[in-house]
Amino acid sequence: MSTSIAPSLIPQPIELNPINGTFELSADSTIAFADEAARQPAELLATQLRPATGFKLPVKPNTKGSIVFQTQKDPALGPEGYELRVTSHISIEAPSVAGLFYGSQTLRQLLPPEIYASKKISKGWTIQGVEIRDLPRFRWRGMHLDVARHFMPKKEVLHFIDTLASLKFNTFHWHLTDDQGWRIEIKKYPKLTTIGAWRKETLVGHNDDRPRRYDGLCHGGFYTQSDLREVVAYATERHIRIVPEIDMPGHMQAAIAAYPELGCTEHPLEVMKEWGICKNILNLEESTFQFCKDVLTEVMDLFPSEFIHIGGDEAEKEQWEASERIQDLRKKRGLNNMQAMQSEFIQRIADFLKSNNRRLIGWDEIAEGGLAEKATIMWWRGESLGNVGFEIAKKSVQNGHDLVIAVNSHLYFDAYQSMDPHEPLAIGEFIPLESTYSFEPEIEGLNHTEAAHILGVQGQLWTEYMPDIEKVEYMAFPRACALAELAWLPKKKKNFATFLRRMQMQEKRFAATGVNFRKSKSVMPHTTAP
Ligand code: TNX
Repeated sequence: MSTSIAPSLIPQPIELNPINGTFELSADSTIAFADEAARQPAELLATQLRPATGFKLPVKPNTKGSIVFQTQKDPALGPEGYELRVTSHISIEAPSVAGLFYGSQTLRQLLPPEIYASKKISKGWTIQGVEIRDLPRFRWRGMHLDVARHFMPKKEVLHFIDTLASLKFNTFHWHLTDDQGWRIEIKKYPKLTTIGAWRKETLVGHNDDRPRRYDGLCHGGFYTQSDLREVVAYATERHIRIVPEIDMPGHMQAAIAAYPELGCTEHPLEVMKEWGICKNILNLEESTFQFCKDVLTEVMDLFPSEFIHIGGDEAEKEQWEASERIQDLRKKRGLNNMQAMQSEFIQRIADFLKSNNRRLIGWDEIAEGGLAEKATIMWWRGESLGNVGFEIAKKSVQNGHDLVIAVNSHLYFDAYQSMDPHEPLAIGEFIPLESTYSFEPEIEGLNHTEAAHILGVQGQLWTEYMPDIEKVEYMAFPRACALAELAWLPKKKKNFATFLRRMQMQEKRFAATGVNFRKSKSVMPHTTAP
């Protein structure tokens, strides 16, 4: 028997003990589900193991099999925990289907990394005996992806979601609209995609570079409603909820280019070609509010998520201040300033979502000028303690609002990963892997009830400087692996040195599945691949 080396798992399970025995996956292996609820994760695992092994892996209702899935009733495992035991057979048990799925993803990682390949590989598929009992620290383990600045084809998004699920993320925040492109088909407003999904050309280089240069190439694309239903179904099978974002009332230039009556100025606009904060903003006429409701109605029809993200960030008030019509509206509604106008707008959208049994989530600016009852905050302005974003985040949880921590100080993966001058173009800042790993998603001075409002953590992928999925993956990985671990593992169990060692194996998995990661070896040159 070979000496047993600790398996390289990401995220690391909270409890793992080597035991006697060796399991071998072979052409004769079978997968069983002991109860009907366990069928789906059993079948999904079979489809995930077949390509690389070339084995049939029949899936049957049974209490016996090479790999047996079974639901059980251990309340201590919570809604996402599981137990996995490997001897000459494997059992995966959990109180929930999600837990069974996470057990199956740990099992995949216990196999040689080539198991992630999409073509048959001839090799021995063995696992050393091990017992794992595992559950996550946070219930919101999110990754965000901006497909507005650069469109990413459906097939690539599906692969990205599969990778996230293998790292036990459970939330995919899909930023579908922005000034530079509208990516979601809305039947009632076809020009959002016939016009709003396309921009004439794109800025070359950094937004701060002068003189400005453009590529002269039309860029765009969008997802049809049938595409979106397919992506939602694919994510749901992998226990990932998709939180769609329709950013309003700012970040709406693509929509205003398609329907000028939504805007504040008389000048015609085109879909934006540069990056940065844009002054063009929705007007607040009743007809515009109706537009937002109509769009959200179709969004809710496509996305079953309880949370609907309405953006709310960087809404520049200049055009509101300058517009007589909007000033009249403000007076008619008895509001003191433009901040109050924004709050009222968000409140009305929140009420609308609530009347449809959904919950509003928005960037931390939605709390400026008073916060809609029950709204959930996504805290992004985290540059320093005591800044406006931090104050809002802290006050919000103290007032009973739920919070997702998505701070740009540690969790913005559009920042540079190293100071190396050869590092490909990024937005700026410097967030190395270690900084993300060491991040503690906590707010000091909260009592237990207040702290319970912190739902979890999320990484951001703004794609101004990521023209395709290869660049997205390069910027996302390995930092998203660090995030997956800090979202899963209690603070005292985190360990950056073993994380880096385990990353060596994760890189082989990425290589097998065709993920374009940035090598983390350079951070710790003395580690050698096993
Ligand atoms: C700020 S974060 C934005 C995005 C940009 C990002 C670039 C947030 C809510 N808004 O529109 O893409 O910075 O890092």
